[in-house]
Amino acid sequence: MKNSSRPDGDYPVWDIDPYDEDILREPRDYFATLRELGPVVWIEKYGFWAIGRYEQVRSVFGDWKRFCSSRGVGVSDFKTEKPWRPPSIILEVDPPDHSRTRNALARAMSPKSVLSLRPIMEQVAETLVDRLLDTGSFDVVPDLAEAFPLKVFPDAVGLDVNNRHNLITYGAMVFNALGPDNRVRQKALANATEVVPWIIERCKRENLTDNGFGAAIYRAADEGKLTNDEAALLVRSLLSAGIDTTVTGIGNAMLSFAHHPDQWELLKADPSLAKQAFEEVLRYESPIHSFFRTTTEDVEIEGVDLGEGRKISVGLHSANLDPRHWVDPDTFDILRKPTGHMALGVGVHGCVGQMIARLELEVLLTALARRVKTIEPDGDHVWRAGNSLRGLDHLPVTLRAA
Ligand code: OVM
Repeated sequence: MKNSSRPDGDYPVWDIDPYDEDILREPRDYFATLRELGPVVWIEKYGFWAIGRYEQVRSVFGDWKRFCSSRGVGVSDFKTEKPWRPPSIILEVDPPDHSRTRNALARAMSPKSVLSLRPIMEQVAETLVDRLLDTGSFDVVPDLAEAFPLKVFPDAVGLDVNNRHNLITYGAMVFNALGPDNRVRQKALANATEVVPWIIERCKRENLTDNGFGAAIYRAADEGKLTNDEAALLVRSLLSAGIDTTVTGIGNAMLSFAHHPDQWELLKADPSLAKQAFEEVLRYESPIHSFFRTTTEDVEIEGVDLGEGRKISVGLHSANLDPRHWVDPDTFDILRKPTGHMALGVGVHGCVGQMIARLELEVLLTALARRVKTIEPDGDHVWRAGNSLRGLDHLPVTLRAA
């Protein structure tokens, strides 16, 4: 790794591996110490900066000029290292190039087209929850967290496919590739030869239905706003970011409620709280623990000179747990209304699919709240070590019908 020698100055230097698999599985203590050490900390093992306090996380994400995405949003610097795939033309790019692709994708996923998905999502959610109540005991991760997005999201994009689990595998590749060259990354990328060609095929116009988000993206190409190659890459972005994130969000929501039955009682008593309850899940068990930015000039944070071309690990989950910003951050409280949480990012790169993600979770939590009396853990849950995502491998539960 180039440019990883320590810059001059007075700042905390921390000899820790944030990608230790135990820390990836449960990063709360790591993040608490990171926030305590200072507003910006040098991680010696990898030669990058790390920030974990709300204020700095928010301001770095709000300043794309000085903290860019075009050199990659992971550990690797695209300026000096070759990316594992052609970079995303929306995630891994800065304005002004970013603005055109972002606008095209935002228009393809307009509020109107997103909201039109509600009836079908409700139907899928109700059928799925009824089936799970018949089963009684099951593993939330495959049977609910994966099952629901794998049904509704590919349909919404316009994918007409059987091997839907490949989408989970590809998401794991994309998100784990953002980490260092550790075992987690290597295991995920070992699936590339099989899954990448399949994904590329799915992104072609002729393999998409004519009524989904995919077709809407290709219509922007027909209007001259994108090339056909760009349209294919934006469909790839939907398939990269649209599944594992919501899978993780559902799993983390179920874990939160399984461990906080008082909060489940509140939601059951008033299922219209589902929307704000999911915001609290996003804050309390954020699906993405961190993304990187790269400094484009000599920048300073709280008196520390970071230097140009330096990687910064931005702790999104950490910001959401920062006691400098939140009252009782370690309390899961669905009545809190955690406006300004960082789970979906902020600024020009703020999650473009957030309306769909929120709709999926609102619909699913509403269906559960109307039907499920209790969510009981049925054995130990298992966290998955992820280089960017914080999600579960297993969450065995027993549901009882209301
Ligand atoms: C993309 C992409 C990939 C991963 C995450 C993401 C959270 C976007 O390929 O554009 O946003």
